[in-house]
Amino acid sequence: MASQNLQSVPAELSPEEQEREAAGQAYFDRIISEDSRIEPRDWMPAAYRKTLLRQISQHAHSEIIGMQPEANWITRAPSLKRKSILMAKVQDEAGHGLYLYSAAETLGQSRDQMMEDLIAGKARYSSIFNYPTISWADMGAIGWLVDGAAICNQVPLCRASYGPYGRAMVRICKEESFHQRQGFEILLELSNGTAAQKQMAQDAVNRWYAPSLMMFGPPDDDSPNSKQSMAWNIKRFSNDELRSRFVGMMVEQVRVLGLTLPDKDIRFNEETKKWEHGPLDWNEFKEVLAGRGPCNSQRVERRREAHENGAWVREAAVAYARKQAQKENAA
Ligand code: BYC
Repeated sequence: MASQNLQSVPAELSPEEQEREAAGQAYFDRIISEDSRIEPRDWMPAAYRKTLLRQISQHAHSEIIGMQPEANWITRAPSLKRKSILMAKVQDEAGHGLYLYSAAETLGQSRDQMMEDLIAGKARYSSIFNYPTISWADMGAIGWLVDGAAICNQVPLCRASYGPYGRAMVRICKEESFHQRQGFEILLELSNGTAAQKQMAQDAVNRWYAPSLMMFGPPDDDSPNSKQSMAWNIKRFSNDELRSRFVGMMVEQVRVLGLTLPDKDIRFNEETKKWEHGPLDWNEFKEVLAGRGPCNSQRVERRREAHENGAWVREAAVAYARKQAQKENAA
């Protein structure tokens, strides 16, 4: 579907520039209508570039900030096996952030700028990472619910119309499914353990359930970006559609865990063929997005510290690259 018509070409351009813009727009519209891919050097509307940068940079920041709640438990993992699994998972999240920052850079934004915005508290990242991790069972709940929600949201993004984003998503989704299984397995083991362990698992599920449903974004009626992002084949499904699918998946899996979801209103609507859930506290969501969630300031502060402590690594890498370039020039 054409998103911007030819009338949107600014009139102050020279006739040649106008012609180039019109040809670019026609190419873009064809690619989108054929459900094909836009690549970094292709012409694209400024608003398409802007929305991709908005979503991809937020997504990258989510991966990087998302390392903190779990990294918090690496030293307290209950066994060497659990510690090494958790370390590998947290490292995977760092890798996801790097693929996504690279994808965002292809749109013309520098990584330094994105990082500056993040540590200045100006950039968004997923609301979910502003909640605290207070027990080992939270590692299970994050893997099962948070990575589960991430997969549900990200599998359709593998078909996003912007090539570098869609391709990054393919690898990320593969790793996320492993993450989800490890979370499920932590909860299963706790659920089959002592009564206190089972209670710990249930408590973690109770706390992470609603925030994980909010990961999908505001309800469709309150989602200003969805319509255009779907017209551009960036998003394939609406926030509510994906949330409903996720609830349907979790309802089945929670039975295998021997636990319950803290929502008595979950039901399958035979008419709409969709899963429905109880009301969510959208005021809480807005508070978290406004920077007033339980851990917002701590998360940004930790990131700022890590960035500053890592300055010597960046300086060393730049010095090394400069030396290598000098050697190559001299050869
Ligand atoms: N949190 O019009 P809407 C992971 C914002 S990390 C914060 O529906 P859109 C993991 C939204 O940005 C993977 N903000 O927007 C890592 C917009 O604000 P702006 C995380 C949210 O873009 C470590 C406004 O609300 N996944 O898995 O059409 C350990 C209106 O929303 C949220 C991603 O990042 C939220 N939950 O749709 C473990 C997915 N929801 O930008 C696991 C990529 C909405 O206008 N992103 N907002 O200021 C997306 O798929 C879409 O951007 C969203 C929102 C579905 C989130």
